[in-house]
Amino acid sequence: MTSFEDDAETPLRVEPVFKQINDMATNDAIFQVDVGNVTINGMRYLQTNQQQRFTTSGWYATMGYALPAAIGAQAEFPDRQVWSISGDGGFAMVMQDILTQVKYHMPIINVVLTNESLGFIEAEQDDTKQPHSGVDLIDADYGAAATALGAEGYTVHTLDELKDAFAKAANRKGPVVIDVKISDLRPIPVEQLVLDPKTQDPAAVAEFVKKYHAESLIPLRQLLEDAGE
Ligand SMILES: Cc1ncc(C[n+]2csc(CCOP(=O)(O)OP(=O)(O)O)c2C)c(N)n1
Ligand SMILES: [Mg+2]
Repeated sequence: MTSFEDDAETPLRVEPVFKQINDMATNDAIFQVDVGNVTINGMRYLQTNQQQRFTTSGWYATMGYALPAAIGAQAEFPDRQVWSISGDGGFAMVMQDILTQVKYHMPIINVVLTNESLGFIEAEQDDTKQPHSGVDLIDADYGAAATALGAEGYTVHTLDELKDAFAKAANRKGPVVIDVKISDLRPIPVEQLVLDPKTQDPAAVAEFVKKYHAESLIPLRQLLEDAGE
């Protein structure tokens, strides 16, 4: 297992990115989260409280949702801290609207999680035993692109750079874009977990547990049996 605290590790895992977001989030922050693996990670790792708000495009699953949703939230709640958190695919679809954030001096914090992949679809192709097709994305310097559009842009590869960019974003006057180069590690699936050697192939269970460091997860059957069902 890779360490979360290795300052030189690159590409970064996604967990330290959400730690930075949680550490910086204000008590009534609004998180607008895009569609993809980023949704799974947002659901798992954002530690939201009752005053904060979290939205995503849950029903239609519209990629490119987070950035315009953040604009809407910041327009409606100018005094609240607003985040747009998206994957590189979703961000690339709507990034021209950074111009809108610049035009209206909106201090939105846009986090781009660049894994050079349409990660969620790559995982679907794995699950359905298809070869990867059309899911690889080329890398781009989204921090520099944001700077060119008039925002404050950062592109980070390491934990040190990540902490530095977040510290600078705290003093922002207008929109900030933090492009974080992350690994393309798949989040633990949200579909069927392969955890139960009684009902699933024990070798597959062992492989799944190892891959996702899932040693502490209890199979649903076990939970129900323990509860006396
Ligand atoms: C407008 C639109 N097009 C396509 C899809 C299908 N789709 C769902 S997730 C996804 C990939 C998302 O990639 P990225 O934004 O890079 O996020 P990641 O999964 O890598 O975190 C795609 C293509 C969609 N939901 N919405
Ligand atoms: Mg991606």
